[in-house]
Amino acid sequence: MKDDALRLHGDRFWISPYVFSCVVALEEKGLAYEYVPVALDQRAQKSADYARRSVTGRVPCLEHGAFSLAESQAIVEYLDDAFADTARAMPTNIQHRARARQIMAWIRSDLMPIREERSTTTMFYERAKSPLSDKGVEHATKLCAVADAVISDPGQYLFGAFSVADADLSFMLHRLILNGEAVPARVKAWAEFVWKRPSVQKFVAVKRDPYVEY
Ligand SMILES: N[C@@H](CCC(=O)N[C@@H](CS)C(=O)NCC(=O)O)C(=O)O
Repeated sequence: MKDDALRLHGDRFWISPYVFSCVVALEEKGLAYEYVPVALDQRAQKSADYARRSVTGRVPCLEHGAFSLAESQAIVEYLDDAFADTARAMPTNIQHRARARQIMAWIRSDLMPIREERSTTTMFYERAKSPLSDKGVEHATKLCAVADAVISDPGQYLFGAFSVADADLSFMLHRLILNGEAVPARVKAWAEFVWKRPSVQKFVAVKRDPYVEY
């Protein structure tokens, strides 16, 4: 491999929200990279080679020459640091960047009922068959309230220029939108505005292999 080549190891069905963030960052930055599909359904992430490379044995994992790094948020921020002369994946303003990190960390650590009941397979393969549970509704309401609080205009990104925080929040809202759940009009309009971004569509519209349950 060329010394400074970029390779993103991501799930082979393109359903990981964490891989999504990294694809968006790479696309926004206009960096050439190879997507290396990892067969999680065949436990390929457990191979000795992948475990050594990623340290934690999860996707995504970015290879940059001899260096490799897992954890989506670490990858996004590494790309901004390592390729400082390309478009930013995170906001440049310190307080905006801090708020973007808050939103991204919250999306990664809360809202479990939505992640379980409206898994990403229901976004890209078969839609959910059962209604949200009470807990699911409670968390959907919380998600929409937080989104409403941070969106200033449904036709504008959260921090002026687009950032991966926009993509991540829109992705979480699309678990509801694509499954026909009620989302306030203003929040839905914003999420759909972000969804059109070419870097987001690069992941959303990819041609996927038939899904195999794992
Ligand atoms: N906090 C991690 C989460 C990564 C993660 O949960 N990846 C899942 C796929 S969505 C995975 O690798 N699962 C396989 C495993 O843990 O063995 C990140 O942000 O990258």
